[in-house]
Amino acid sequence: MTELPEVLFATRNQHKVEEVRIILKDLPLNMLTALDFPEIPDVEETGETFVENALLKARTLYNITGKLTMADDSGLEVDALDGAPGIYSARYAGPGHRHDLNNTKLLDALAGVPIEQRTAGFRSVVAIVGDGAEHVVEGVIRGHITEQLYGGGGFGYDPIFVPDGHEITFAEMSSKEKNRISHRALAFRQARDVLQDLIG
Ligand code: ITT
Repeated sequence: MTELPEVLFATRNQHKVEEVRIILKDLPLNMLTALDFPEIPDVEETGETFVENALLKARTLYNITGKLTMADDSGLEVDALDGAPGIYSARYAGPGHRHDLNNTKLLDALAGVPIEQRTAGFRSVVAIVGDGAEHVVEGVIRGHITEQLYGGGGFGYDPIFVPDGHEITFAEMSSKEKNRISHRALAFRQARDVLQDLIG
């Protein structure tokens, strides 16, 4: 039996792992994650853009493991807040990465802002780094921020984001529906083509 090629997803975010396993399910590969390498410390996200941070995470784990590595840097960009929380989405309400506190802080920041000015986008930038290869792809989905939390699915800002063309938040959708339209799905569908070329 031939062994499947290995690809390392440089994340410890279990929600991202679950989503990406589904998006890449048709690729014949063995996906490892940073959770399989507990001895490797978290990569400090010192970049100033999603692209810089995605490359930083992918390059660091590739340099340590030598395995073809992909990383997702993602976040929510709210127009009325000049693109915040953006690259700081995970740590918007502090270093604890508490999704509940992040959502409360964002709803407070938008208090009194009318619905038509609550527009926002979710962005996912995926970097793929291997032997002599570096690729970056991106997915964006536009929508708006609700005035309160709706739904218990997903993670992060999902309970307050309604994608354009829909009337429910990501957290109210099935994971199948979110995975069909999300920023991460848009980015990783392009990543799938890159990976297919790289692993043959
Ligand atoms: P890794 O760096 O280990 O991948 P992380 O959660 O710290 O995990 P990021 O630095 O890319 O990842 O921060 C992404 C944050 O953006 C995430 O914690 C959420 O707050 C938000 N976010 C990104 N994608 C999201 C999604 O699909 N649904 C809800 N929130 C999302």
